[in-house]
Amino acid sequence: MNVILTTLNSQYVHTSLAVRSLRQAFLMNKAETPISLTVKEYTINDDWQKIASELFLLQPDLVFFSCYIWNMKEVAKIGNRLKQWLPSLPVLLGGPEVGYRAFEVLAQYPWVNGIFCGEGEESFPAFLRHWYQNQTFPDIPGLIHRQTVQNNPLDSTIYVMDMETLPFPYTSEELLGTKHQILYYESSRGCPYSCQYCLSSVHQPLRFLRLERVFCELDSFITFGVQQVKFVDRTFNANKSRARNIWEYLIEKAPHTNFHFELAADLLEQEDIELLRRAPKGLFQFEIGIQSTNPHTLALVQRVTNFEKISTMVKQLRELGTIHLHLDLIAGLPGETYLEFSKSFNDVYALGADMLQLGFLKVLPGTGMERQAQHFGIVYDPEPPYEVLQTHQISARDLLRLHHIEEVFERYGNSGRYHYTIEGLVSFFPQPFLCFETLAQYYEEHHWLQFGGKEATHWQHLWCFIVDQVQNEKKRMWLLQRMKLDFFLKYADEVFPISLYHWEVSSEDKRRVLHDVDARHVRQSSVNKPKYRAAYLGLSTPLLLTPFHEIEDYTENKTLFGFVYDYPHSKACIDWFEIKEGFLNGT
Ligand code: B12
Ligand code: SF4
Repeated sequence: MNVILTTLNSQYVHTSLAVRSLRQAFLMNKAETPISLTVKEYTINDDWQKIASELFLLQPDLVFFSCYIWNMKEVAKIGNRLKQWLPSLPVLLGGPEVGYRAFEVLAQYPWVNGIFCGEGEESFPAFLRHWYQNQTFPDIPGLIHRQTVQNNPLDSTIYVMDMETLPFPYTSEELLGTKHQILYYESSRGCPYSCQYCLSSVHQPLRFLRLERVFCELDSFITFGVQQVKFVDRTFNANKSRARNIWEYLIEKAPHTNFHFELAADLLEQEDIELLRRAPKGLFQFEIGIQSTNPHTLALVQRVTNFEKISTMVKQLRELGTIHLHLDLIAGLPGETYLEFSKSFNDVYALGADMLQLGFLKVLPGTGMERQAQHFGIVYDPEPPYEVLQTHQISARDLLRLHHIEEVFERYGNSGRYHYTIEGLVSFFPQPFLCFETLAQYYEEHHWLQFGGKEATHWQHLWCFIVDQVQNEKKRMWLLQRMKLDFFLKYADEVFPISLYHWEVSSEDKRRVLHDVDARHVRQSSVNKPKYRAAYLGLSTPLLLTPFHEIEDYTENKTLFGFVYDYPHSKACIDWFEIKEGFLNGT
């Protein structure tokens, strides 16, 4: 019997934990059945017709799709095509996009034979065993199918498991072969909170894997040198001491793998900061959902957080300088006006994380938000991803404005490529939000938002904005200097794409800076604790910052860039200068 289990990931870099976990659960419970299970993973960027053809050519007896908000449109086309080619082929679906609205899905898609609601590691193998013996649909917990009348309300059908019965989802080949993709891992399921827009608040009791087992499974990722593992635990530090144990274990191991956690910063304690202080740079990455700082909105969506505590803890994490911090905001939540959202943005921006993700409310089927949408005046797209279009508090025009802000913020803020320029630019505005709002407005007026565009064009557009906005020549040139720094840090051997500039520092100034920096370095290094040191970057050696006194291959025949940065913290670049070709001999 030829069975296919398939899904489409949102991008190539992502992998599906669900299909792996279901596969391993099946292999553990396969018994003596000669069922051959093939797992096929695609991305939503693949051509759906090619996927359908490939699945058809595998001559399946049964096909199962794992369905999410990002792939449902494609699954619908592929499933329908398969059924046109093979009318008697049973096609079944599972996953969060279908499990919470199973009856609707059955009504919407006549080609679907059945839907698994909730967790599938028990129901999937049980279904296959039964099907193999009887060729009929079994009555098993979590399955809704056309042949049986289901009187049960959906909530009692959604199947929840004991964590300990779950298999480890990965094979050794996978751990070896997916070095450049993200692997997902679960050490707990469920969430104790009840944010109304989130599916994890629906019927998901909190359960944990035994710590000894978690350690052993983490060892597998480490031994195989996996690059990045993302914990999909809903609130990783919901159990504080358990979270600490896992962090401690990983810190002791100090592996080369990077681990990502979604956590509640207001649950962190001083003890966590002290522990995390020992984590080497690059070991951890934290995603912290803030969503809004407006207490009224937070109360409406039943999200329990304490922004003051979050601020304190995030600032402390940032000071560690070793953990990549990613903060989330959601626009279009009930009760939040455009102005109030701008305050949330400013509050969160001030925390200075590495990334601030500006997302938009999705009214997910099965959530409390779906039930209350009308009450809050939320108009949303009825198709996935069910995004908010307007609410009682925020107009469609303002939400569109926020989309444009998000676009320019992704490019100029989150990319990190314009760090020093944006830092400088923001300082000329009363609030960061105003800076990005003005930039987005400028983009809108120039019809630049449609441009995917070349990188060089983005630099030119930003410079046009600066020229228009910053009237003071000195300030403008100061920003240009920062732009150059950003550019050469990123593209050390490319030509700076702005031809307009005419700023020059006098040779005298350069000599002075160079002399100062050198002298300071020599002086401070004598006590073996330099605070600042100069480094240089040859145009042909990108990001290879060599301490000034170690430069051996200095040649006056090429232009060099010198950087003064905070050392030994080596984080902030506090000054920089350019040494033009032939500078030292005065030409
Ligand atoms: C990883 C992840 C992503 C990744 C994508 C991963 C990928 N493969 O491409 C990224 C970060 C890109 C992402 C993005 C988004 N995500 Co997301 N994401 C997740 C996350 C954290 C983990 C999913 C996972 O692997 N879980 C572990 C597995 C084991 O559980 P599971 O997926 O539920 O699968 C079990 C059951 O559902 C069932 N099952 C699943 N498939 C099948 C199939 C069969 C045949 C059977 C029998 C059973 C079955 O059995 C499985 C094992 O028990 C979940 C939250 C969570 N912790 O689950 C959200 C989640 C899936 N995401 C969600 C959302 C809303 C989004 C975004 C829209 C958020 C946003 N930005 O606004 C975007 C959309 C991206 C896009 N391009 O459109 C929602 C999904 C809602 C939905 N209806 O699908 C979730 C559930 C979060 C939430 N709590 O609300 N996401
Ligand atoms: S948003 Fe986070 S904290 Fe809230 S219910 Fe979902 S997973 Fe839990």
